[in-house]
Amino acid sequence: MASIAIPGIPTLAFPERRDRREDQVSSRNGESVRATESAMKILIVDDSSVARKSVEQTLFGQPYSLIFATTGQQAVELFLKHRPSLVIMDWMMPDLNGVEICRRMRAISSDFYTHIIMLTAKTDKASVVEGLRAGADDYLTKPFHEEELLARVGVGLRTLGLHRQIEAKNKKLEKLALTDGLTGLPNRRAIEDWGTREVSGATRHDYSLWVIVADLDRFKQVNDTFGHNAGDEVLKTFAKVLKAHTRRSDICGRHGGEEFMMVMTHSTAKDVEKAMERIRAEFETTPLNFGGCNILATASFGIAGFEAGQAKPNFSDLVSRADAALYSAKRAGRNRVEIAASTLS
Ligand code: GH3
Ligand code: MG
Ligand code: MG
Repeated sequence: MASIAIPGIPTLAFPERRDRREDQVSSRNGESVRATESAMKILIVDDSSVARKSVEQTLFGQPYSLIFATTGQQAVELFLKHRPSLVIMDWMMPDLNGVEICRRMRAISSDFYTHIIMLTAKTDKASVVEGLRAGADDYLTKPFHEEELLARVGVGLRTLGLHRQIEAKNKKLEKLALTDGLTGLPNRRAIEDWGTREVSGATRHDYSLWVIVADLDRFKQVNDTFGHNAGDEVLKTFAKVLKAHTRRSDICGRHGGEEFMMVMTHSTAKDVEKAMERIRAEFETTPLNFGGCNILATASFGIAGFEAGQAKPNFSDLVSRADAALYSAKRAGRNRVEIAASTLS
């Protein structure tokens, strides 16, 4: 066993470093990381190498990746870079104090939560209150009790686990709120959000953008003849065809009922027309076998948009124009692609 002495603190004893499994160690600009890839990251902030070591020794053998910072500035940088699950932080540092570091960490971590434990020689209640108010989750005084630190790290990680679960559930709910249940495509809200953002992008950076509205032809007859379930399968088939022909950078979704919508960028009117013509032809010739019957359906398409260099109407104007083009396609006999007249001028 090796022992180290910290002024004013009872002697700490811990196993020799060479007893330990060698962790990956990297060192750059004073930053040192003892890390295994998937382990929870803990950032240890202390200007005293002895204090850093005593925390390291306490956490030795635990499944955590340890990152060390020796100044406040470095702590904030490493926090941003590694997004640790937990921070164990000294209060008195040469540049920034713990309260200031805590505030900065909280200010930059709006999209992830980190449990912060203040570990300091300051024992007065006013300091405890100040530290917790600045954003620390827990407060321990030096000299610390090794088992207590471990237990408090455990509490922190337990709380964090709950945070992560809630975050994951929220993400799932967000995704569900933007997805059409039947086809799995983005729903109306998702396309409108995407389309509105893309129109802003196209206006700022001057690229082309197209809105396409597609509507299944005489779909009521499909339902009436083959039943609603068969109708649902036809909708899914159309969704698959659309998806197969949509580039990763574009979006296609279900706008509602038997109406779908696409937003395409960086294409010419001619190319968009050709792409829609391909989708139309493929859907027309893709039979759906349902209950022994082959169902063939068709769709009509309306396109509106702008080329680079042209005036940029807002998204809802484009949708109205694409709708008008769709109704021209319906009037002209269905199973057709029509492009809004204003687009061609
Ligand atoms: P048009 O060519 O003019 O578009 O004729 P249409 O029959 O397709 O249009 P209409 O608006 O008269 O009928 C749309 C039908 O789509 C009626 C509605 O029951 C059906 N529909 C809407 N949503 C769904 C759905 O989720 N599943 C099924 N099976 N049918 C749906
Ligand atoms: Mg229809
Ligand atoms: Mg309709």
